[in-house]
Amino acid sequence: MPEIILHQYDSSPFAYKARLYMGFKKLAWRAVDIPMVMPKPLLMPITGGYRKTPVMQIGADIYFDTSLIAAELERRHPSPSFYPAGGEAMAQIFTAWADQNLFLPAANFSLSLVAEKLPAAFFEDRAKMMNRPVTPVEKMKAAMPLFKMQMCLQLDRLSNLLSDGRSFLLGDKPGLADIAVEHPLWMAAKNSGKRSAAAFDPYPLVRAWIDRVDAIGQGARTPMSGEEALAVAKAATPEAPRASEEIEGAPKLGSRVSVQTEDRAPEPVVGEVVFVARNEVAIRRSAPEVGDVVIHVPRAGFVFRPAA
Ligand SMILES: N[C@@H](CCC(=O)N[C@@H](CS)C(=O)NCC(=O)O)C(=O)O
Repeated sequence: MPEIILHQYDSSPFAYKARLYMGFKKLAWRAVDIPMVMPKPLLMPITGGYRKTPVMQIGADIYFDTSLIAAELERRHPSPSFYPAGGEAMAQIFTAWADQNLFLPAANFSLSLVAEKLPAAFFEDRAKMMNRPVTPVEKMKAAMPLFKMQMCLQLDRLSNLLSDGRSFLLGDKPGLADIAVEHPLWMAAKNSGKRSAAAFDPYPLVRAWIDRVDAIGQGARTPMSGEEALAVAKAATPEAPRASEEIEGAPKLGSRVSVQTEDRAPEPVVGEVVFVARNEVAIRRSAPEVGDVVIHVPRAGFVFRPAA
């Protein structure tokens, strides 16, 4: 089987989430370090326009979004399962809560602690990506107590859940729910450290759980250059698509579609639909740098439109 390649950068919490997947499944993988901001010239031929972090590549098959990356790893490497005691639906509910309620306060809090150390290009890039004005560093720093309070409202909930003595969110064994909820807090816990801003001090149960999740580790990582990843895609043939499911409202097999994230409007990715399932649509596209590739996209969180 071709190697698992993660296009990622180390400070990204969503990339950290995918690295924990590798640790959980005890996998060897290759890390291609990509820039934190646009342009990402060696990633664009792989994704066809999608810029978010991380992206998983296996040969000429490309996977967007940590939700689909988890599903694909579970399919290819079922043991140990991300869903101890069958908690797949619970893991998805925890993931949605973490992404929608926890990620932004925790990310804002983390950034407010180190804003003066980040390059102006970072804030300019994110403002452009989110289609809003650039946040001045002083404003970001002044808002730290507000971000902290917003994050702590969610930490209260986690602390309540852990107060019955359980080691992990769904019981005695770790699973995807833990990884999905911990990744926004990893950066916050790291950045707050022992400063007076240490937001986690009132939450010893959460702090200890964060350490247990971090102990899952990040698998066996070796670096790969972006150029090598392009060559891997070019030399490989995408896997033959599995049998599709009939799903009302999903894009039609064989049609051309453009794909964009629901929340923002980066360049759409255009290709021909080759696979449709409950949680995934796959499209084939080609580019001179990579030849034919199949892009796997989760249905949730993405918009599919007919394309010429
Ligand atoms: N829903 C996506 C979210 C990924 C995401 O927002 N990642 C951040 C980095 S933590 C990002 O893409 N930032 C912009 C960039 O890296 O260019 C996922 O689960 O993979």
